[in-house]
Amino acid sequence: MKKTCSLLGAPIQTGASQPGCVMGPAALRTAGLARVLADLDWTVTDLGDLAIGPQTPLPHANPTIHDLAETRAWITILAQTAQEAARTHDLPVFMGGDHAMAAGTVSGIAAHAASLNRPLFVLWLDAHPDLHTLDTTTSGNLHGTPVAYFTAQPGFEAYPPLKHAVEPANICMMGIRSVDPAERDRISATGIEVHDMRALDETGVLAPLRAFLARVRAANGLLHVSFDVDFLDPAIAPAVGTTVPGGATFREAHLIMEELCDSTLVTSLDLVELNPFLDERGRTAKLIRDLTASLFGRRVLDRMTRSY
Ligand code: HAR
Ligand code: MN
Ligand code: MN
Ligand code: MN
Repeated sequence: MKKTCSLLGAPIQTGASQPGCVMGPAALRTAGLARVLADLDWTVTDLGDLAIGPQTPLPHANPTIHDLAETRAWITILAQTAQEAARTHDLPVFMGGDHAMAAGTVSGIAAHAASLNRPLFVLWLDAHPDLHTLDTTTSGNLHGTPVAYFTAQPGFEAYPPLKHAVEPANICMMGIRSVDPAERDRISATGIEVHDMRALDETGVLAPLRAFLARVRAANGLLHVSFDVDFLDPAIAPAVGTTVPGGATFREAHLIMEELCDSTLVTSLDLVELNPFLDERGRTAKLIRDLTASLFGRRVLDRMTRSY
């Protein structure tokens, strides 16, 4: 039996400061993501794009916050749809859209994991930890909040009630290189495992990734990968609103995806923050397509894979 994956577009951009992520799903389709995965012998179903209706503004005590009602509506519909997609497909792919969408996808997948009585693990590939609460964000850009939300930090009364939280101990972050003071405090308070770029320079990506995957396997966990385009170095991935120098290289990123593929542990994937308005002749969209292909089994040569 072929394995099944679904593609779901989430053209949300209300969590970001500049427009353009609304075109992310269209750019990934234009780059041929569905065909590439089908050629790797997956059964691919494109579920189309989600949409929200008009919203009544939702005020908040933190005046920097913008588009709270729209972002909240996206989180609600994404949580429901992600849970359903995980129930019906081996590997649902959520095409963003800005990273605020992970508040919805990860909380929906957490509900799915709870229904199976299995723990959910999250691999967070990003320049940023996205650990703000609604009270600590100073930019008001809600794509900086999803991890604080789905780990059940206080200060999210204005978001949909969280039914199933992710354990901070089940999260591994890689690529981090831009952290605000409140986020730094929250990293120490929660104990989330963070491999910043300095650490990856020292250890490489493989050793910490294999250690994390061993924990997922030992716990019989589900594994959600949340891939923010700004994880990559802006020299190879310019199509993102929040570029930070010193990101992951082409080979570091592919090696992570190849190792994730070999592990067979990944059960859901976000592709977020692609802003095609900032791209150069589609190169970032094509890179994200190819990295996804590595996760779905593309390889140059047949080779022995690790035995676990
Ligand atoms: N920490 C900063 C803020 O809250 C930047 C957040 C940027 N987030 C993303 N996703 N681009 O990782 O504004
Ligand atoms: Mn992010
Ligand atoms: Mn980021
Ligand atoms: Mn509050």
